[in-house]
Amino acid sequence: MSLKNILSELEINIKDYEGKSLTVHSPINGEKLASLACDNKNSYNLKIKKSAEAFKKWRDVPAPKRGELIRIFGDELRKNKPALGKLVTLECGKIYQEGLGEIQEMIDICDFAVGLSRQIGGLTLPSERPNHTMQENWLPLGVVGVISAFNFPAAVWAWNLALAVVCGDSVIWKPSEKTPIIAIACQKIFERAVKIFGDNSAKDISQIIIGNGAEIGELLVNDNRIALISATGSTRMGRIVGPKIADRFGRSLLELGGNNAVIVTQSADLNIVLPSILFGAVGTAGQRCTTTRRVFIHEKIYNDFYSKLKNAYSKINGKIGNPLDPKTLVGPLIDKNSFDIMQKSLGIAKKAGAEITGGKRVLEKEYKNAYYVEPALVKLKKQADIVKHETFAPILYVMPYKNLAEAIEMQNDVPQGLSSSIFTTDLREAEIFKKYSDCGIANVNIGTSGAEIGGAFGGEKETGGGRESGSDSWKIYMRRQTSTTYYGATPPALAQGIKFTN
Ligand code: UN1
Repeated sequence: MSLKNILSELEINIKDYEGKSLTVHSPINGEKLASLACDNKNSYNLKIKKSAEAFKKWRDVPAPKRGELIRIFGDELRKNKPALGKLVTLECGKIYQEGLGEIQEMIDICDFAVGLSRQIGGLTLPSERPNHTMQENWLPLGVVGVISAFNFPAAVWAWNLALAVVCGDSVIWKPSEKTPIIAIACQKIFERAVKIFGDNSAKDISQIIIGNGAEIGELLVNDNRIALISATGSTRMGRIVGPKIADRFGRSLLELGGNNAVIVTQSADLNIVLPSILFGAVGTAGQRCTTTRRVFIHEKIYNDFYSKLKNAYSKINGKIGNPLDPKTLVGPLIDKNSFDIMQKSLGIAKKAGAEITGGKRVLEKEYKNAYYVEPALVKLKKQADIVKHETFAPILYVMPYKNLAEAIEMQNDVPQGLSSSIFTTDLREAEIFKKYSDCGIANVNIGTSGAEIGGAFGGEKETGGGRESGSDSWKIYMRRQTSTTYYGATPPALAQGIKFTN
């Protein structure tokens, strides 16, 4: 399946983005997919100017009408789901099933946003003064900058775009330099939806910026014209970006590293646990921010469970390969750098006394320029320092625990706070876990990854505190205004009973 075929299936031409400054490779075999032109300071400025102008028109379009554009966009995504899914697979290496899942996640958020477009509502609050009404209004915010990562090269943008657009904002997207082609395709499909929508007020409300390296990101982050930056990536990136946005009193939505754990209690139903851990730990080749990275198993079932897990991993090893092949469950890592970091982490774990199964490079002969690995199981007696770092690769640290309080304490004893799960058939254990897990996501009897769009997605501590996608996450894309109106005929009373008459 070549890029050319996929683009022709999508009826998309990327010639207008071609150039010499950014070469894109497929992680499947390292082959060159395209050469693109990067934005420079001038083109960047022009795009931000256009975005600010687009916002001024778009904010005046009634929200349900804005929803109509997202409905059309969702329809276009539905029509193009197979080809877009393939493009995700070709450019970021996740298996085709997950490529399709990514596009479905975009469709789902569109549906959510269409409904939201008729529900964006504020409060009416009681005023302490007679003949006054007090309300909260939610108003469009401005230009929203989206910085996304390679592992969800389209869906994370869509979470932001769909909500921002129904909220009346304009969006400027800087995709990962590793996955710009899917971004161009999504942008073009959005432009197609704008055309069908037929109203000129939607012109330029979505644009993309192609950049190689940190410069363009810096421009976005420091730009006062951008009201909100929604950034997904590493904690290292967040540490640079967050303070800069705060310094200009901009708004930020940070979705950073995770170090997600599963607790397997003695009462757990093992038929449920094993497939959930497998999908969580080796799915997307361990490259989700929600990937399961740690498992705590009750000491009484530890040895037995570990051998079952090892057995399941050995079966997975036969399913590593080309992510377009329907039999494959584990595709490649994104690049050599990612492979090197994985090997380094395994080296450190070994020094800390771990017993390691897997983790080696495979299919080296067939794919000289691509990095396929056996997912690694790392058996440890307790949580060593290396376990507290997020390595964006399929490494699962497996550790025993004595009692639930200790397990939850170990689970929380990492800098990150995105996702967590417990497997139990004991109601008390489940409720105690939900109460004390310090993560943004706390699941019972399902794994750490694969959240639906309906809930707010995000995490605490070094994960950055942002919430996006469902629930009331839309509020960050709007500004809140309190408005008190007096409708009496005599001079109005002052709040707090202050008398001010002469
Ligand atoms: C990410 O890995 O950046 O919950 C997002 C999940 C997906 C989103 C992951 N719905 O795994």
